[in-house]
Order: sequence, then C-alpha cells, then structure tokens
Amino acid sequence: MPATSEIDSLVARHAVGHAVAFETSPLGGVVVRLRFGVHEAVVALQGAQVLSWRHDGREMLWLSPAARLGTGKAVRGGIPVCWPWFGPHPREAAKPAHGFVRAATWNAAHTEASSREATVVLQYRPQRFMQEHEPELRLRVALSEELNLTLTTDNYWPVPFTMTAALHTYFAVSDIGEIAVEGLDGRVYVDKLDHEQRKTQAGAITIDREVDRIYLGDTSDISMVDRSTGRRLRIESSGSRSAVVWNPWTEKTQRLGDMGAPDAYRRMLCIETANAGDDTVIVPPNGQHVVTARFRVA
Ligand code: TA6
Repeated sequence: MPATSEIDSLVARHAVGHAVAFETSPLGGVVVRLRFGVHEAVVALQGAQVLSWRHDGREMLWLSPAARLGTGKAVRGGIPVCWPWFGPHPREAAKPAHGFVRAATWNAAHTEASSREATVVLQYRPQRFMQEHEPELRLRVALSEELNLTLTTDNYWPVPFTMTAALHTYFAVSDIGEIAVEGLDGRVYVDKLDHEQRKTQAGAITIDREVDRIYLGDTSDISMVDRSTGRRLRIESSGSRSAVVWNPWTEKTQRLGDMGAPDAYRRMLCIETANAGDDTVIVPPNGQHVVTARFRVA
C-alpha cells in the first residue's frame, strides 16, 4: 500500500483541484483521478494503465474483478500499455509477454486542467537508462467529452530503436453477442488462431468464438456498435498501422484464470491500437514515435 507521504508529495506537486487528484486505489496502488464535468477516468501509476473511463456515469472499459495493483503482474483490463514489444518477445521466450512497462511504476510528469480537458502525463524512464539504448516513454491521458491517449517514444540515442507496441484497450460491452466492429471491411488480418494465416475481412466483425486477429493497413477509424442499444463508440488513431481484435471466449478465459468469472468474456472486447505483426516501428536516432488513440461516444 503506498505511503501517505508518497500521495502527499504527488498531491503537492501535481494535483489540480477537483480535476486532477491523486489517491490510493482500493486495488492497492496510487492512481490519478481525472474529472471533467460528469466524466471521470482513473489511471494507475503502475503501467500508466487507465483502469476506468466513466462517460456520463457509464463505465466504458472492462476491468477484471480479480485486478490488483502491486503484485508484480500486469492488471487484466482497462488500457494496458504494451511496449517495447507486442505479444511474446521476438527472441527471448522467458521475457514477459507484451513488454515490461505494464507492471512497472511510472512517474507523474505533468498535470493540467482547463475548460477543454483534464490531463496527466506519465513517464517511464527505463532503470538502465543511459546504458542499454532504451528510449523514454510518455503516456498523455486527456479526459473531456472524449478520452484521448498519446503514447510517445523518445529515442535519445544515436542508434535506431526497433519496437512493436499497443494500447491494449479492453472495452466493456453489454453482451459480446450484440457487438459489431465496423471500419475494417476489406482489411487483411493475421489470424493468430489459424497458423498466422492471412485472411481478408468481409463486412463488420461479429464475435461468436475466440478471436485473436492483427488487422493490417489503415485501421485509423474503427467503430464498436452495440446492436441492442444502438450505441456507437468511435476509435480514431494515428501512428498505428495495425489493430488487434481479441476475445478469449470460454476456454482461454478459463486458461487465463484472472478474468474474474467464467463468462467474463461476454462483457468485454479488446480493440487495440497497435504497431504489431508486420507493423514494426523503427525510431530513428534522436527521433520520436507517437501513437494517438481518440475514443468518442458517438
Ligand atoms: O492482444 C491479444 C493478445 O495478444 C492475446 O493473444 C492474449 O494473449 C492477450 O493479448 C492477453 O495477453 P496478456 O499477456 O495480457 O495475458
């Protein structure tokens, strides 16, 4: 449990009234609570992970009931930051899936509140910074009538840095059977459940089994539609040329063991803003790479 002195120090340096607050989460770590009008978002210092986004009081993200901070493990749900690799490490199987920053503690670098948005910028500086050519990573989370994320990799080194990454967003859904994902019609995808076969998407995506696909090409404007309510969530991105669509369904839910309930898969769908699969990024020497994701309730 974080010491009150840690919270006090963060509050003194970065709190901005009601709009940007620091508190101890019931999950066991320090979080930043952003408020904008009736909307709220909660971001953990662990992994710079958005744990909650409530739009007009409605929770838009799925978080495992089994989620706990400070366990040394990544939290299942919200918006995990996968960096500097997506999926298994390309060469060393013993390394954690989806990189190492999900379970690491980030620092609060900047906060701001205006009539337009409430913002926090969290920064990750690798422990071995200045030794292993590791870049610096920042995540900017801005809450308004929308939720906007900006993931920035700064390569301060005179050598290129190769990476894959993702904002691995777990959206909350009323029931997976009611959901359609639009905007990827005609895109080629890698089917990770069928020997990495490349297939072409025909029409909207609906989910009635485990799905684990990396869509390639222009994935910059995706909509998740709840056919039972007519609600539409728009996901607009930049700096990303791949999108991952994942639902574990029954057996993988059981194998994962941290989804919180055997039927949890019915209440979530991952639509991930990624640079994954063939979509590898090379950040040039002294260069920068920026991924943005804009979530709007349409
Ligand atoms: O993004 C989809 C995926 O790569 C799936 O294959 C599944 O492994 C999921 O991520 C969750 O990964 P995690 O390491 O969080 O259990």
